[in-house]
Amino acid sequence: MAAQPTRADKFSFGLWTVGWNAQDQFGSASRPWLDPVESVHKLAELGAAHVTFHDDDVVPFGSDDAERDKILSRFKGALDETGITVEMVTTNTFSHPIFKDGAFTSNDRRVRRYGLRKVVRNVDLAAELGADTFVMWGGREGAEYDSAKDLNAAHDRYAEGIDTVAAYIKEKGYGLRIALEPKPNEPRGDILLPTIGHAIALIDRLEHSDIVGLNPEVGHEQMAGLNYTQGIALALWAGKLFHIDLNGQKSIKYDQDLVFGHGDLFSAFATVDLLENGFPSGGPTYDGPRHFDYKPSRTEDFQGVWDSASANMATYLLLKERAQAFRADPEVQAAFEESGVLELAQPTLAAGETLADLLADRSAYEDLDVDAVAERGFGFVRLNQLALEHALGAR
Ligand code: GLT
Ligand code: MN
Ligand code: MN
Repeated sequence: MAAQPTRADKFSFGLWTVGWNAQDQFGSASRPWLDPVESVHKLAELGAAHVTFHDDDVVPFGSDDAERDKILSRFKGALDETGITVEMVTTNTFSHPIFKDGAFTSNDRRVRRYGLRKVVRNVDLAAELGADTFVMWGGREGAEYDSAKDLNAAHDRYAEGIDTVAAYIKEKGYGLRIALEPKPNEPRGDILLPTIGHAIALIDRLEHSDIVGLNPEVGHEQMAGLNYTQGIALALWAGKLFHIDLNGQKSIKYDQDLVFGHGDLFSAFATVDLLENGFPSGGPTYDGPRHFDYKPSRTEDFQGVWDSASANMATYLLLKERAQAFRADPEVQAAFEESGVLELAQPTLAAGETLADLLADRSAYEDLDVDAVAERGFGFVRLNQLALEHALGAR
């Protein structure tokens, strides 16, 4: 049995996750609309600390100002009653048909201007609610056909949109940071900024890159056949891991949004190990919310919805316990040592040593017995088996 989640675990859920009515490409909704106020109460009861949402998850698209105020004050009431806080807010720039060719990168300038207005309005709400992170998932920023976009201009417009919002955040003095969420495809045939690496390349060229980072989602990287743990490690190394979307995905296929750990479980173990224990030799760590972005399967009734919400947290806590045992095991520490895992933290050149010094060091090259060095076995399989046995609770 997993430990009972507490607020200290910083578990967070998108209201669009438990609130999904399970309408998919092939069938109508299998569950009724779920009142966000009810979700807040229920998630609080289950042990979550935060919620996140799109503007339209709480205030239906097209609501007038009076309606919006009424809905928001009721929603804030639920936050006050439960002590749940809003740590992240995001904008829906993908559901309405106006966004069919994207928001920041639509070929239609009117759409880009409208999209920017919708996002900026939502930034004000995010700041008002005390959120730290403003996520941008550009699910419609892309194309089905290579001839459909001037891709140079598209990247210019994407950067322009992000920088404009970032400048507004700074001008207002809001304590918000923007987190871009990569995804390779779906709903567009190909989405711009398909992976963590692509997003970092764009962020680096922004005027306001200091407040722009990433919100990588497990399944989105795995849809591209990539290693999620390695991806968030790069983001951490670059100082850009602002937020995370945890869920489950089984291999390269449509976005499954399964419960965390219900896809590639062993990879989930490695992710939790990194999030909870950091890199083996230290370095940057992630201290933010453990945010779940999953979908309760269409087969589930409301009992199943809440069971699946709990399952995310339970799985995370189980893996956390296993990962802590893994690191605390002296045999594992010895195996790290033997495998050179800890040696990698040692700079290749000694302190003060120059490349010229290395070139002059005959022991590093001319006199090195390369065949002898090549004989070393790294013992990675044994180390991996130790990890697996800890993950399975066999140690
Ligand atoms: C949408 C998407 C998620 C994003 C959300 C944020 S919306 O549900 O599938 O991955 O995180 O916009
Ligand atoms: Mn997803
Ligand atoms: Mn997501």
